[in-house]
Amino acid sequence: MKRYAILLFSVMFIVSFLILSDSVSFAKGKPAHEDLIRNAYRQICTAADKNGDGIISMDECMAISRDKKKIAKDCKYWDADGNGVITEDEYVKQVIKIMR
Ligand SMILES: [Ca+2]
Ligand SMILES: [Ca+2]
Repeated sequence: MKRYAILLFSVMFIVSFLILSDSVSFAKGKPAHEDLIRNAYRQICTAADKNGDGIISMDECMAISRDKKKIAKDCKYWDADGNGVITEDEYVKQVIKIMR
Protein backbone atom coordinates (compact mmCIF):
# COMPACT_ATOMS: atom_id res chain seq x y z
CA MET A 1 0.00 0.00 0.00
CA LYS A 2 2.75 2.40 0.99
CA ARG A 3 4.69 1.69 -2.16
CA TYR A 4 1.63 2.41 -4.26
CA ALA A 5 1.22 5.73 -2.50
CA ILE A 6 4.81 6.62 -3.39
CA LEU A 7 4.19 5.59 -6.96
CA LEU A 8 1.04 7.66 -7.20
CA PHE A 9 2.80 10.58 -5.62
CA SER A 10 5.67 10.53 -8.08
CA VAL A 11 3.27 10.27 -11.01
CA MET A 12 1.18 13.15 -9.67
CA PHE A 13 4.29 15.20 -9.11
CA ILE A 14 5.48 14.66 -12.63
CA VAL A 15 2.10 15.38 -14.17
CA SER A 16 1.72 18.63 -12.27
CA PHE A 17 5.27 19.58 -13.14
CA LEU A 18 4.48 18.95 -16.78
CA ILE A 19 1.41 21.11 -16.68
CA LEU A 20 3.50 23.91 -15.25
CA SER A 21 6.31 23.46 -17.74
CA ASP A 22 4.13 22.86 -20.81
CA SER A 23 4.16 26.43 -21.97
CA VAL A 24 7.96 26.53 -22.03
CA SER A 25 8.80 23.09 -23.36
CA PHE A 26 6.47 22.32 -26.23
CA ALA A 27 8.18 24.02 -29.16
CA LYS A 28 11.12 21.58 -29.62
CA GLY A 29 10.95 18.24 -31.46
CA LYS A 30 11.34 15.87 -28.54
CA PRO A 31 9.08 16.77 -25.63
CA ALA A 32 11.25 18.00 -22.77
CA HIS A 33 9.03 16.17 -20.31
CA GLU A 34 9.91 12.79 -21.78
CA ASP A 35 13.00 12.67 -19.57
CA LEU A 36 10.85 13.30 -16.53
CA ILE A 37 8.54 10.43 -17.38
CA ARG A 38 11.57 8.18 -17.93
CA ASN A 39 12.76 9.16 -14.47
CA ALA A 40 9.35 8.27 -13.06
CA TYR A 41 9.54 4.86 -14.70
CA ARG A 42 12.95 4.26 -13.13
CA GLN A 43 11.58 5.27 -9.75
CA ILE A 44 8.74 2.82 -10.12
CA CYS A 45 11.32 0.20 -11.10
CA THR A 46 13.29 0.67 -7.92
CA ALA A 47 10.13 -0.21 -5.99
CA ALA A 48 8.52 -2.73 -8.31
CA ASP A 49 11.25 -4.40 -10.38
CA LYS A 50 11.86 -7.44 -8.18
CA ASN A 51 14.20 -9.33 -10.51
CA GLY A 52 16.14 -6.21 -11.51
CA ASP A 53 15.89 -6.63 -15.26
CA GLY A 54 14.80 -3.01 -15.71
CA ILE A 55 11.37 -4.02 -17.00
CA ILE A 56 8.15 -4.28 -15.03
CA SER A 57 6.33 -7.54 -15.64
CA MET A 58 2.60 -7.92 -15.01
CA ASP A 59 3.32 -9.80 -11.78
CA GLU A 60 5.69 -7.09 -10.59
CA CYS A 61 3.17 -4.44 -11.54
CA MET A 62 0.35 -6.25 -9.77
CA ALA A 63 2.44 -6.39 -6.60
CA ILE A 64 2.54 -2.60 -6.42
CA SER A 65 -0.89 -2.35 -4.82
CA ARG A 66 -3.31 -4.44 -2.79
CA ASP A 67 -6.17 -2.83 -4.67
CA LYS A 68 -6.03 -5.55 -7.33
CA LYS A 69 -8.89 -4.22 -9.37
CA LYS A 70 -7.38 -0.77 -9.79
CA ILE A 71 -3.79 -1.86 -10.22
CA ALA A 72 -4.79 -4.48 -12.79
CA LYS A 73 -6.42 -1.75 -14.82
CA ASP A 74 -3.35 0.52 -14.55
CA CYS A 75 -0.94 -2.28 -15.43
CA LYS A 76 -3.01 -3.28 -18.43
CA TYR A 77 -3.10 0.31 -19.61
CA TRP A 78 0.65 0.74 -19.28
CA ASP A 79 1.29 -2.47 -21.21
CA ALA A 80 0.31 -0.90 -24.51
CA ASP A 81 1.06 -3.89 -26.76
CA GLY A 82 -0.35 -6.41 -24.28
CA ASN A 83 2.72 -8.68 -24.21
CA GLY A 84 2.74 -8.93 -20.40
CA VAL A 85 5.63 -6.58 -19.65
CA ILE A 86 5.75 -2.81 -19.30
CA THR A 87 8.85 -1.35 -20.91
CA GLU A 88 10.18 2.13 -20.31
CA ASP A 89 9.15 3.21 -23.83
CA GLU A 90 5.63 1.91 -23.36
CA TYR A 91 5.24 3.66 -20.07
CA VAL A 92 6.49 6.94 -21.55
CA LYS A 93 4.14 6.62 -24.50
CA GLN A 94 1.12 5.83 -22.34
CA VAL A 95 1.75 8.63 -19.84
CA ILE A 96 2.13 11.12 -22.66
CA LYS A 97 -1.17 9.85 -24.01
CA ILE A 98 -2.96 10.54 -20.71
CA MET A 99 -1.64 14.08 -20.71
CA ARG A 100 -3.01 14.96 -24.11
CA1 LIG B 1 11.40 -7.12 -13.71
CA1 LIG C 1 4.37 -4.43 -23.42
